[in-house]
Amino acid sequence: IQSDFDWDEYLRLLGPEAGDPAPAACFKQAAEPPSNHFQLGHRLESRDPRNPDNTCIASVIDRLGPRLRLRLDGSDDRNDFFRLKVKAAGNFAPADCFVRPPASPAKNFFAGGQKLEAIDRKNPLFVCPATVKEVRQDRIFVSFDGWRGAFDYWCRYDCRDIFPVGWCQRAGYPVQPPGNRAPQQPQPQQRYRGKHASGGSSPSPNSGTFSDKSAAASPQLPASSAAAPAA
Ligand code: MLY
Repeated sequence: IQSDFDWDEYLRLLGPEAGDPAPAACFKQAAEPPSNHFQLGHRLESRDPRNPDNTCIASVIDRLGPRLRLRLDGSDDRNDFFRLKVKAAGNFAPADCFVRPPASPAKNFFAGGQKLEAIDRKNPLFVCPATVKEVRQDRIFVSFDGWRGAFDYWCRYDCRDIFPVGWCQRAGYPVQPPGNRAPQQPQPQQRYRGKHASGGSSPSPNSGTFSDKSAAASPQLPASSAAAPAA
């Protein structure tokens, strides 16, 4: 997980044709990212992502910014999943760890071309720069900048997997740099190379605080485990 992505730099590189960031009012996200008071080892109740009718006991095994990595008790790391905040308060994590979900926007305010941050549902550890490619009724098509389309998805405008530009960094959660392949990318010589690219320095060290073990395990997550809306 990389943590040196810089939106200002990226938008400057994309130039004036790139869409503007989608306004915060488009999103079902708190104006100010909530602080995360969960501790590692805290237990709580959560819906089983593979079996949404079941509520299970899960433990917090990692945290980064507002997100939790949860493991169902009695399960192994292949079933880990992520939540922004969890719905039901259990007996173990103190009740004040749980945050009320923010209000939904009144309707779909998104417009095509707007920029946003989105969770890669196939690799739910990653939050990435993305573009609204299409808007249809209550849904938007989220397309990941610099990737061929395999990770793109439709979601509702009030989906909790999408965030305003800059939100995740303010929340203490790193945004990944775009891939190198998209048509909306600038010319190859102008590709986004990271904040410190002009200095010619070596890539900055990974500095996320989700452990390496978590990062290694994340590609094994089934897409469905990350698709359920948080909170
Ligand atoms: N190793 C994977 C990771 C892809 C991640 C794409 N996201 C960030 C949009 C791959 O190259 O397929």
